[in-house]
Amino acid sequence: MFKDLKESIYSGNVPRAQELIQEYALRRVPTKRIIEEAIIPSIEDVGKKFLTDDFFITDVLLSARAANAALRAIEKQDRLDGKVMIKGRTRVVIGTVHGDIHNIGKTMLSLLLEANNFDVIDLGVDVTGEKFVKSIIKYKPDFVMLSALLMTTMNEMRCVIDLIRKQNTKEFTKIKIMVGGGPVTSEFAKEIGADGYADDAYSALEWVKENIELKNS
Ligand code: B12
Repeated sequence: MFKDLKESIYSGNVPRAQELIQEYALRRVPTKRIIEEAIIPSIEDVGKKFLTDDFFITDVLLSARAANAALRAIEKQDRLDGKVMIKGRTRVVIGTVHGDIHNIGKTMLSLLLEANNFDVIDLGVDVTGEKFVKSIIKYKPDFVMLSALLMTTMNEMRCVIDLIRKQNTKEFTKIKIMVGGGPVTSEFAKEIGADGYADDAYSALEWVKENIELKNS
């Protein structure tokens, strides 16, 4: 049923992608289905087309822009419908680490957390360790989430975690840090001292919920 949306992502057609999200909202198509059955598979296909030389990097960029536009339109629509409660009790700071500009998976996770009443501060992409630390001081989050899609930027997660753990004040010691993104594994997460890891946004949400329950019990 999502043929049109997939086409709009492949061709990088931002207005069409946004229009389709509005149409789905009118038909009450669940957000989860749009993301899981259209947006993620389209971006995966784009990745395959890039590997087989059917897509150039500019095509990938245009598709990523349309996928992001669709995600933003979903966010806007959810807010209009009043589905998103802006201030949740649990606060999350999230960002893609320094050197990495991939944002689709991270944005999906942000939206999913927001849709589940978390208070999310999305720092964007190419976020330095210092910026994470400043944001922790400013927003006092319960969870910090780091995303990386490149083998080369995975190690930046280790640096960010070391920097956070080096701060000795109370707001830093109680924080739980979760990592994720394409090349990240649970072994790597343990090795760099992260508290949690998940390989998709829905498992990440489950992990956060479990860890809030543990904290409150
Ligand atoms: C789109 C894309 C781009 C776009 C990004 C646009 C954007 N706004 O995001 C552009 C064109 C800019 C790009 C650039 C590059 N890319 Co690129 N890109 C991709 C592509 C095709 C899709 C990534 C994506 O969005 N996937 C969909 C999302 C939904 O998946 P995801 O990010 O993995 O997120 C899910 C989970 O991982 C998890 N998750 C994500 N973050 C987090 C965080 C936490 C805390 C948790 C718990 C979970 C979690 O939840 C998400 C949802 O379930 C992949 C190939 C692929 N099939 O993955 C290559 C890929 C990631 N890119 C790659 C490369 C090499 C590059 C470049 C270096 C290319 C170049 N030579 O310039 C540059 C790097 C630029 C930079 N400095 O970051 C490689 C990485 C190889 C590696 N492992 O190191 C890949 C794998 C392609 C390949 N097979 O070679 N890329």
